[in-house]
Amino acid sequence: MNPFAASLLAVVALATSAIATDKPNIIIFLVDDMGVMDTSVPFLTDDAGEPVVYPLNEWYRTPSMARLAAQGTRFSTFYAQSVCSPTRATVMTGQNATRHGTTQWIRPEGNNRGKFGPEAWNWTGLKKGDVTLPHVLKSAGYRTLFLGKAHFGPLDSEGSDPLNLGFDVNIGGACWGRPKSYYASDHYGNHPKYGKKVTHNVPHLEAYYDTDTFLTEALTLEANKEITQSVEADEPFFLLMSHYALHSPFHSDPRFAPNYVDSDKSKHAKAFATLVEGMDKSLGDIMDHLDTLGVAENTLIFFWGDNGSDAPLGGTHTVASSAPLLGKKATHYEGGMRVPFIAAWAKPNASNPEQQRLPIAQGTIQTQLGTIMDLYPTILEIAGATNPAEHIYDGYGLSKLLCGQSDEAHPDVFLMHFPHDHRSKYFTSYRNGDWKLVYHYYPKMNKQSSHYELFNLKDDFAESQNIAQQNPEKLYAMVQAMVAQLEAEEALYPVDADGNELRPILP
Ligand SMILES: [Ca+2]
Repeated sequence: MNPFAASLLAVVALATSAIATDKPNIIIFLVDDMGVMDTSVPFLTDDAGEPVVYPLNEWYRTPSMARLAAQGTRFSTFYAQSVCSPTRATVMTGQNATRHGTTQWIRPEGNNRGKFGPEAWNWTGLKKGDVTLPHVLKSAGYRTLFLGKAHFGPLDSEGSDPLNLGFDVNIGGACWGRPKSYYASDHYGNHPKYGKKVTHNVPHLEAYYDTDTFLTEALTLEANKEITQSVEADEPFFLLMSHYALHSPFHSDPRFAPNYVDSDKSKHAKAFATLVEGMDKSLGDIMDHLDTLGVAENTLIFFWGDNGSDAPLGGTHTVASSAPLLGKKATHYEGGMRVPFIAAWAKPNASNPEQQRLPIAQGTIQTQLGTIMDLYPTILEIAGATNPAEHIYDGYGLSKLLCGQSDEAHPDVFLMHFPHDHRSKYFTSYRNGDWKLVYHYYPKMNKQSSHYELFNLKDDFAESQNIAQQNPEKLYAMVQAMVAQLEAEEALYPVDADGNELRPILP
């Protein structure tokens, strides 16, 4: 090698190592179907911003989440979409569901529009070439790792494979929104006993077949291997640790079942609690592994759930699964869209230069609201990555809120648009400050139908009193603001039996 080339190589090596040390590792720990109450960590607060422990917090066991929460900041009010695919596309793009157009969960086998859903909704999900968080981070020098449930596109689509969407590694991700089985004895849904037309089979985990390794554990072991590989290669990594847990089927995790035998709750409720505890162990195992490898101080963890709780604990539109909140996954109430969110360094150290750039407050609760759209700009900023100029996103950076401050530039607004039929049908919910509007679209009106529900969440967080009639001016202003945001985000609307768009009507 000539001397010039050698010195050039040395410069490149120096530059590469400088980049590596400037970039923190980033983990999104995304738990499927985990609502804000599915944990022993209290997220809801009283009027003074102090955490309140409710009975569900006493039922679940999540010590690793408590450890993470003690090291960082959690939000009392963090919003996701009410079902899987809309949130997952938002994680990847930073766009609200109205804008990316995947407003309903993707049915792998075909269009899940429903009878009156918009024709043009994006049922095929993400595509090759879309601007995604892993693509952008990869451009900024990250190794990008995907583990677990993907559900970014239907069967045989480009989006069904995370490798087409900017990830260097995919273990476990496919078009399926749930596993057929959490058990290694069932080969996680790949066992020959299921026949030829197998669905919901989790790929890539052959090494664990016929062991006693629960799906959550297998994914954790694989994640830790990939983390090791990145650290050994001295590459910063972005890991989307996307657990299939806590989604149904509610298969009991035998490691934790003894903790719940004495309860009089249902078999499914107990199994759900074991899924929660297995997920929590995964978080702790990954934190421990980062510490063992000596990279915990340089690793940022964002923990959150992808939609409201699906805990099998009672009626869908009652105060049960998410008590004291009303409703659960796929409803228009708070229980459908409030999720746990914690941000923390995996090992806090005030003298670490990367942590000095984002000194996340420890053991605190942020009561200003945040949304899943906010992760995209927040992560880009800390990673030193640049959003492509043509890409519109809808979130606002969370840095000030994570550091324990209030942020007047961050709007107290969340728009969730669901022009489809699920547990709740054809609605838009719009949170603005203390107020929440729910607008209902009716393909067929009847005498009892009302378009409007209005709640003041400060006075009534359980949404027990619809006060639309008593507050006509506030109702009008809220509908007007909701319509403006729907239009700005190019929303598609449900249709009536003749195919006419059902746009919101001002009161
Ligand atoms: Ca989900």
